[in-house]
Amino acid sequence: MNKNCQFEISKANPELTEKLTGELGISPLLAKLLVVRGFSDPADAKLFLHGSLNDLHNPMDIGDMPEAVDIILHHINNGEKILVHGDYDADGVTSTAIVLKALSRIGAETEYYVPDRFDDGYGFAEDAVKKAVNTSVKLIITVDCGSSNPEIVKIAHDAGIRVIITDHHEVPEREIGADAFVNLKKPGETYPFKELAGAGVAFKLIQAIYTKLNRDDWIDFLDLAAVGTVADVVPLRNENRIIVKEGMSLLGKRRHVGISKLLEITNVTRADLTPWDVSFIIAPKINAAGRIGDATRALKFLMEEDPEEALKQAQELCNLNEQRQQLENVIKEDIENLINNNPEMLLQSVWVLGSRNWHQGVIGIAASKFCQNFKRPVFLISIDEKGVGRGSSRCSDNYNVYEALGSASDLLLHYGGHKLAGGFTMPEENIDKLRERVNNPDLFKSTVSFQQIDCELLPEELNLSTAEEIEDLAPYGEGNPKPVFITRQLKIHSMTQVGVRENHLKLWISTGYNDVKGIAFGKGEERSRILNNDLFYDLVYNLEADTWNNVREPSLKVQDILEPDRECYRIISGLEDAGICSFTDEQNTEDTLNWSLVDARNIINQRQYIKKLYNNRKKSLILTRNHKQTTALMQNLRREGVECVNEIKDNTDMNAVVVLPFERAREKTDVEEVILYYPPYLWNHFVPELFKSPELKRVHVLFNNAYLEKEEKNQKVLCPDRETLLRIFMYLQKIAGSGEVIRIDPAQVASSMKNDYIQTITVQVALKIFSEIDLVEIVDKKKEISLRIKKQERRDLDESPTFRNQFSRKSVFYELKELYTKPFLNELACGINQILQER
Ligand SMILES: [Mn+2]
Repeated sequence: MNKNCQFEISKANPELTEKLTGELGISPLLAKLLVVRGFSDPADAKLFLHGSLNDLHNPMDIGDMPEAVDIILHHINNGEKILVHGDYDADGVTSTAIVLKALSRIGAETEYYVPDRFDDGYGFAEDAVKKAVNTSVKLIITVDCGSSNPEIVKIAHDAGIRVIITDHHEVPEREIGADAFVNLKKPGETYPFKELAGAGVAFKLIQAIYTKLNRDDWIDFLDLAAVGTVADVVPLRNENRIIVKEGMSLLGKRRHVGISKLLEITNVTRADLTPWDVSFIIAPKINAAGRIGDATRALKFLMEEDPEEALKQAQELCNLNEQRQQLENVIKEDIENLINNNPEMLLQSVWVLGSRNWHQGVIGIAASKFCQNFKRPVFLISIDEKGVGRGSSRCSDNYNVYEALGSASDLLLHYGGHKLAGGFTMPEENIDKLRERVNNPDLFKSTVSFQQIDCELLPEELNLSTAEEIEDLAPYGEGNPKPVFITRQLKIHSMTQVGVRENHLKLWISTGYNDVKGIAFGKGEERSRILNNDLFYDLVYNLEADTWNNVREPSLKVQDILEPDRECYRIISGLEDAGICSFTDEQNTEDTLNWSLVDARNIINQRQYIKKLYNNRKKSLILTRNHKQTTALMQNLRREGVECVNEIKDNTDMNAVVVLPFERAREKTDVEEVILYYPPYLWNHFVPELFKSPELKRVHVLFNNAYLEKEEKNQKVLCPDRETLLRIFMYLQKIAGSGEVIRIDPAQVASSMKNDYIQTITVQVALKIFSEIDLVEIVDKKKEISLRIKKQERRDLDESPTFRNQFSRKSVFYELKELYTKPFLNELACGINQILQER
């Protein structure tokens, strides 16, 4: 990943962060992450962090729930059969299983109907009513569907069957006409949370019925509710989060017979299961049944109580899932061949592809994978022998497939869906026209999507306690992603390729405070380009606490090892010496300056870098903090064979590197290269004669965080803040009493105050400030100073010119520091450019 792009570090409102930190007693980091996730109310944040079953809302508060409960109990009491109508995906099947199991447990006689993806299509199926009639059912309960099928409700009513619809899909305008309609998206619904999955709604129904019966074993169904909730990718917030947290713990205890067997077959032995396990291990197997076979197989599997039978069924689902993968591979290979034979396909901004060889049950999942991998909207169509195409479309948030299908509605027989996903049927002969229609640039939004980084962690924060601190945010999933961090200038002290195909990279990282391990999945091949002996690296990662051999340790799941600035890489890797030409022409700082910036902040050995530049015999100037640093640097450079001077005379060797402190930068302005060895900390360090010189080609930012920290300390020592001044004044007052002349030695005062930021110079500055605002009278000023504390009145520090002056120096430094710590080169370049424009 190139350093210049695609990332954006979230900004958390500091007042909100402080509020959450204080009111919840949590760490500032955790508070910051919550703020970044949109929490502003401490009560909401508390519920998010520590919500438990007691925090579930009252199910009877859902519209029509009391009616639904009464109707169901009435039918059970009358011994009348109830049919549960589900849906064929993982959410629908788990919803069905929850209601069936829970009703049987309280003595209901039940039937079920799971619609077939191919015969029935989506929604409340008419055949279900026929089945109800044939089996003398008097009540149908739908789960995860039914909101848009009033005509089927009517048919049921005509047959003397009552209907309760429970669903979570959008509600169309037409009245549903059911005996009870439980859907949180209903207009006028006042329930506090509206994003339950179908399984969540089914679970609330059971919670309501059981609570009415004074039972509390509704909690037994949390595992299935959690599977449906995760599989349906609803946001894991509020009740969903509680359901999933509790459900994961039940699943971890292997309470569900079938799912335990499934985990056994797939070699998942860990107890702490996460939504990841549901999304990638459990749900695909449940979904496979509905995609290529019969979803009732998944339902039977979820209902099975006999371990041996459950094992067989779990195996069967795994086999179906393998078949599903093979069917997907057919599509994958077909499309890859198409691309190889028609490379111009890669230029099309939207793909519309159809085939008679593609299985209808897997086009949706295939479309979403192609959309992800090829970064464009994808429409895939499976055509049957009669020439009818059934299509599925997916896109990311820079396009709208629902709008696209709408703009082509005259070519389609039927369509539905939302912004990111759609389904449709169409005649085969319209495919080319559809392709033309949806390749319309107007359907694209011009938004560039950045990967959001939650926050920057300093190297010293990269440890086990930070990893544990953020664990309260788990479980992660939809609507609650794992926090992503960036840490700059980390030393990778070794690395090795791991994995069967050596495709992962294991890293041993030293933060300067401790050592941590990291793993970069899929980045094995990057090993050869990482110059870890020459460069520090900026890493983008998730931080986790792992247990290895009973030892808890922090572990970095590295998402990106940011590439160094290419020009810096060229210099340090010797490509410049070899005459490989520069990349700097490509750099697009606004063209007001003719030099380019080289980001060498991550260089480990600064002198070695200078030596490389020196070897190329460029006219260079190194800028340092002061005379002392100049002398020391020159000594060290000479030792390494770099000729350098800090006086410019007529007979000076043209090739010698000139080393000067900032204040003398004006003495040598005709150079090609400026090397910022120390961070400029005042505006006037950016000398216009030098930085606007037409001869200047490159400016190397060579100082790293260590020098920034050093300067920050200098600033604190030289520019004492209000608290430090108060502390010094109180100290003086204590030894002086009032009115008497005392003699003090600033060095002694400093050392007895035992504070890193109070040095001799700090005391001297403080005395100057105090005398300017008339707090003390300096009687005599030698090595020891005689002074008298004056009569007390409230004084304003801002009246002291020295204080104002020092204060503004310090703010300049902090402004510059913010600029210097921007992770990305283009921001740094723009900032420096702007400073020069203003000078
Ligand atoms: Mn659903």
